[in-house]
Amino acid sequence: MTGTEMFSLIKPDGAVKGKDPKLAPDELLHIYRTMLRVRAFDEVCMKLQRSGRIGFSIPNRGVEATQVGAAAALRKTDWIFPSYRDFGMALYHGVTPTEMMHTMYGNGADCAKGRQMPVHFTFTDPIKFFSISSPIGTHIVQAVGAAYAMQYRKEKHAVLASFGDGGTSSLGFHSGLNFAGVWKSPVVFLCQNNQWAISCPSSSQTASASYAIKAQAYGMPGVLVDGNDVLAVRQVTLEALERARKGLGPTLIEAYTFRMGGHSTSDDPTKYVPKKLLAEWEKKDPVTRFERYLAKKKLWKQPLRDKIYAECLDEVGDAVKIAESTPPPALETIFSDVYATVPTHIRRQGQAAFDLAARKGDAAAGGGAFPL
Ligand SMILES: Cc1ncc(C[n+]2csc(CCOP(=O)(O)OP(=O)(O)O)c2C)c(N)n1
Ligand SMILES: [Mg+2]
Repeated sequence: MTGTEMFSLIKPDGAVKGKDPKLAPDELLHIYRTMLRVRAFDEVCMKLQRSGRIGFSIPNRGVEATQVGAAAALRKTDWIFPSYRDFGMALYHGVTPTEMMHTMYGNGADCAKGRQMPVHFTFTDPIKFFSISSPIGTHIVQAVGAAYAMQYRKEKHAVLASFGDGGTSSLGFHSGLNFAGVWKSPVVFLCQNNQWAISCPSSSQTASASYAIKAQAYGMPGVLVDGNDVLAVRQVTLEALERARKGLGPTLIEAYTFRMGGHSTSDDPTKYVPKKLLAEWEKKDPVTRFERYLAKKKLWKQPLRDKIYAECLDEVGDAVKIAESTPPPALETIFSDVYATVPTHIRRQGQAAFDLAARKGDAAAGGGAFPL
């Protein structure tokens, strides 16, 4: 492939173009439910942030097909090095909205013990979902390192490294793709081209004909896929993972899509996304597109959407109640998980902090004064 022709499977009316992957109804409905779960989680988190109950969130509307399609191609033994918008990949593989909500609140049950920003999930079970990195592109080299380790250990697993169009301007993108190409590491690079890096449009990001075409410089195939077509994304990711597992090396996939919201809750996309363009992409909604496909298979009618979405909202609502009633991490945890053997000076520092906290109480008890 040249990296400039776009691959798709589901036509806008839901008919199939080319070969239908013929997934079992259970699998199709799991993909569908996961897309709606992403939407429900996103909707609730946006409201929680706007009402001041959590500090930050990352809108996900419009990009559900890319993340769920890619996740559907992965095995549980593979590793995901996600971008900050990829929580649908974790949901697809069985992470629960409650586990995720703990991270949104940074409470004591959060995997990262409140040390990460909201949305910066990390899970080891049921899938290896590496901690999301805020610094753009840094996880691309980490992903290549993990893939190289799999090669070294002769494991037949693979790694998915996912990043945005903005990630292609990072140093991590160049060094990661370069080394993966040289070493033929089992890694699939997924560039989610939603056309903006915060407010920076692709026209200011690159002079290349596409993002996928950049693969040529690193000696790997570049594949451009319709990112709003969940089955097409699944298909190209599956093929790239097979290549990786066979020892044939990495692939760069560009999924062309559009985020229907801001970059984050700190961003206002109305300042830079033309209204007309937004309206155009509303019509290309990836959930609706998949519903049309399911309807042609007699698996979908509107009441099914209403039922599943209501269930997803309930599930997320319950997750909020649980997360809000879970206490924050214990103060002692700020010094744990870093050293195998805690150095003496850190231990002393920790002890001094705990003693002070025991004498003065926490910030709330001290009327807002920072106790340490
Ligand atoms: C090294 C680094 N530089 C700058 C930033 C600030 N920043 C956060 S997200 C982002 C844009 C990344 O592009 P992309 O993934 O396409 O953005 P999105 O589509 O999510 O808006 C930037 C520049 C950062 N997090 N890290
Ligand atoms: Mg982007």
